[in-house]
Amino acid sequence: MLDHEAARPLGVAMIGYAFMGKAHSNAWRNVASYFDGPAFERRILVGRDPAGVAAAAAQYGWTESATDWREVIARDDIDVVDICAPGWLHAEIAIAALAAGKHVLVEKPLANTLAEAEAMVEAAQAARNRGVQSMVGYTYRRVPALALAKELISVGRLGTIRQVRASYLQDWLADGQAPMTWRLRKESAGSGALGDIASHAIDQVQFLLGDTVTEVSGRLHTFTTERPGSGGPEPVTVDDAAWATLSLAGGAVASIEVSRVALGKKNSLSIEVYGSRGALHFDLENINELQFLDGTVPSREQGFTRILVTDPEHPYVSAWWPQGHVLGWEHAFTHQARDFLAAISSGTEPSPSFEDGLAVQRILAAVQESAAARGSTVGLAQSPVLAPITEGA
Ligand code: SOE
Repeated sequence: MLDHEAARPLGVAMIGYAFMGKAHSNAWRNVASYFDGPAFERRILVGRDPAGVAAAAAQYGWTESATDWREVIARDDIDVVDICAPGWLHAEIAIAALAAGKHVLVEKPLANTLAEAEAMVEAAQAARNRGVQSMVGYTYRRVPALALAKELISVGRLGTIRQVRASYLQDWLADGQAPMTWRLRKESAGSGALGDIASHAIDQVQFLLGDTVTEVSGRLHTFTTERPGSGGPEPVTVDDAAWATLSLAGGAVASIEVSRVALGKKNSLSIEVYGSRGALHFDLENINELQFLDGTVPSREQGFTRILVTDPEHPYVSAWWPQGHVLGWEHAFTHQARDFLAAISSGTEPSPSFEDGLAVQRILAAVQESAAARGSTVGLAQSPVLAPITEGA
């Protein structure tokens, strides 16, 4: 960066203004009020509908609005592109933005297909060599309770991890008359609950354990096979629910269960980790709490302790309020924006990287392959399609 450019605030463009665009806009609006970091400006919001995106830009605090993302990523005053568009657009926009020298944050899952994800990693690696950073938005890594869980596991407080039970249960599609959306079509979403929310559970398993999945067996199921569309009933071409058993390199075994029709569960990402010296449990519907069991105390005294993760020494919390003043679902997005800006400013690789996103994509593809073969076990290393690309291959 030339000296005269050093002082110029980073120009941020965001593509998409639906649910994730709203959550990311809130994070971009707040991050500088709570965290130090490089100066930036919320320059332009991009969407397909001119009136809709103009209204959203005004409401969410973006200086301009536009409908052509290609024009926006070509602008010299844009340095960062935040992609909150539907999954089928992730690869095209991210690859073009990286080639244009823009730092890219893209929502999860990285892509709709393995091929798209691999192309995105290739683009990210080429861009990284030019000092251009990229990150995928597995935001729950930045929930303080899950960041604390990761710390406890990594310093050995749970000992050797044996079992993980991760579920992500929602019920926004429990009503069979809930209308078709892009999330219910394979061509626009890639998959259903599998890519949408099992991606979060799978990323959490690998993130919390610092380990990698080696074998998968899975099952997919669609309970409601058609829904009301704009022109009458339309077939649902993705899964409502997914199950998987994952073997990890370090010896742990994880069970994954996700559903968007689990009546009564609103947004319950629940993670249980059982080790040789301790255990923990987290539920997103109680986002500030971490249940922790220290297995080294005498068994007559053992029990799960409720840690209210709101103390200043807990991850991210010192930027906000005194202990006991709980945070919300949206705060993790502010933490994500802070960490992305910090990585850009220091020229370091943000985490999770596109490679981390591809690792999740491979496991999703393995679940689909296993489900198509009636749950047979799929080894990621043995699979010509799923095997990780080794350096120099
Ligand atoms: C819908 O299932 C959804 O909005 C997901 O797409 C998000 O990733 C999750 O955080 C909340 O639920």
